[in-house]
Amino acid sequence: MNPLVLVFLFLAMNLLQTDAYAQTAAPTPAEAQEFMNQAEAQLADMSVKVSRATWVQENFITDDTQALAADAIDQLTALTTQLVEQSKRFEGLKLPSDLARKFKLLRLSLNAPAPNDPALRREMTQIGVSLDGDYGKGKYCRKNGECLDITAIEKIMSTSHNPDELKEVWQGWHSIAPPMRQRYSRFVALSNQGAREIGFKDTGALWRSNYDMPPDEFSADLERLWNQVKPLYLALHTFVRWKLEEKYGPNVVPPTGPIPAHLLGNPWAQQWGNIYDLLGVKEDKGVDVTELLKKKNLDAKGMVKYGEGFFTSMGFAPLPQTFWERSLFTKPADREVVCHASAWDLDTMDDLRVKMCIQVRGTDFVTIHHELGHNFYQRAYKDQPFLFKSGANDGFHEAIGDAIALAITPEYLHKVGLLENVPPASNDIPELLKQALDRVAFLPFGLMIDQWRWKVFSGEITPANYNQSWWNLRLKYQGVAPPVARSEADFDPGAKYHVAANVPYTRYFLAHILEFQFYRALCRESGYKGPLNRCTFYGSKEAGAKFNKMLEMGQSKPWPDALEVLTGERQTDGTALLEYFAPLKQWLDEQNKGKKVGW
Ligand code: X8Z
Ligand code: ZN
Repeated sequence: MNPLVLVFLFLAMNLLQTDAYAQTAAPTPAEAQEFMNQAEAQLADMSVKVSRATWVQENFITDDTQALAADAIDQLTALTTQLVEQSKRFEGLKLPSDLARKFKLLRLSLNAPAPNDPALRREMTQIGVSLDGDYGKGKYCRKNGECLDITAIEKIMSTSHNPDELKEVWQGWHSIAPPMRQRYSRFVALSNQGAREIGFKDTGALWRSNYDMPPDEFSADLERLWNQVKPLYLALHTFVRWKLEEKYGPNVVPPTGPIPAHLLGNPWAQQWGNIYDLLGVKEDKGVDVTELLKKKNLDAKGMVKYGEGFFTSMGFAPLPQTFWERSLFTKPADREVVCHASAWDLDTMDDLRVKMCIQVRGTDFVTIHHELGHNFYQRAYKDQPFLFKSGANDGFHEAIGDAIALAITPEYLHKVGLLENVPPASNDIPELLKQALDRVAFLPFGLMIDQWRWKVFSGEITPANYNQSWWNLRLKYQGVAPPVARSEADFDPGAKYHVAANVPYTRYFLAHILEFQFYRALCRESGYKGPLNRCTFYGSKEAGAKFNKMLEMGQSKPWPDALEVLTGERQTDGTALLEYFAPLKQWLDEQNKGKKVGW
């Protein structure tokens, strides 16, 4: 016999044997472990490539960088899809809990699951990248030819008190989104197909499955949390509507209706801190952080140094030198970038960076602490295996820096030399009101975005009523209304970064509850005893050590375990937030006497 034929026969028999073996032999836990080891190694490698490609794309938006980023995302999506498919072989096998958790997380790891068909997958990733790029490049050009990007729009909306100008700019920003509409609906259809192929009802159901409890239980939990904090939101809404009516008149602000969305100091009416000065609250001597930063002549980097200083005071190691060399701190003049702030961990180890177009103002000071919270979390869990390198849940990741930012009290500002005199306790109400305008006003916004998206993914909301249903939810949860008539020619959801970029949003609602739980626990750990709103744990190594215990766990255990390590509690719970704002709630209720609550 021809030796070549012999070789062929031998190979064929061998193949037949392995094939038969694969079909009949039950897989063992050892094989599952081996599979997972390889999967994690491949995913780690590929995800670093995606990080590098998207870092460049978001720092330098061009057709080429978009194509390169889409390529990388496409490969990671393909790899993940393939691994999920292969992992089905181990379904039903009794595995050690860590390993079983990794299989579960693998299946949940894509925010945008894609169809197995390479052409469809590619179409989806390209749409995804193009929407992100469109948002980053978004501009509104005024009649005089001046073009405003989101940084300029935010600046006007936070400082102008001219309702006509606010309306013009609000409308202008929302005009960036209609071109996204068709691509968005195609993206939804393709991602849903991908979700179904890996066993979920739709992409929204996949997102809701990421919380260590059945997805329906998670939805119910959100409802419980919202009901806990809703009376406080309503009190704030009532007060703000009344003061805005005094400022702009009842023709602009209906005394018993929803607040027009262009008057709240922010393009999305999501945080209202910028209109504090319109509320006519008397202060003994208020703290204006923007003013303090300017007085110190701080630049963007200088502000970030203060943020780092808070973490190091608690015992965390300083950020690596490369953080300062590779981050983007200010908006470059000569190229298109995604200015929406983000924190990065390029090599999943030490290559930490932020990307932000920092302006010297109080809200950016808070955002800096928010972003650094991501970076310090990333570094704390860097020694976990790849699939555990993440927040206990995504709400935890968003809440770390916010909990630190809550501790930017007047006393803290004084300690670090930014503020000369700490105001007396009589100033607590104005300070609490400032905090509430950002953190309480945000709650219904944080909730409604995914209430909309979950329904979009499930098909309950269709492209024919994208915009109307968006405003129905804005009205229901936030009590705000558009300043001009809207129609289905508009696509107002697309004017919000996280919709255009397909980033789940419920995480921020959770974070706005969790951050107070973290804050309360850190205050206790530092030995603080007074009223919650005056606590800072700056310099407390005890608080830092306890915080780190939770952070270094990453996503290795169900989130209630992580929460328990820091707080002793196993439930997300609004009582810490309510305790913090209790003096303000009492004050608002007195002010609001006789006023209609709600809309
Ligand atoms: O997107 C962010 C961060 C980056 S993770 C700046 N935030 C949400 C938003 O801006 O819409 C923080 C608060 C809510
Ligand atoms: Zn964040």
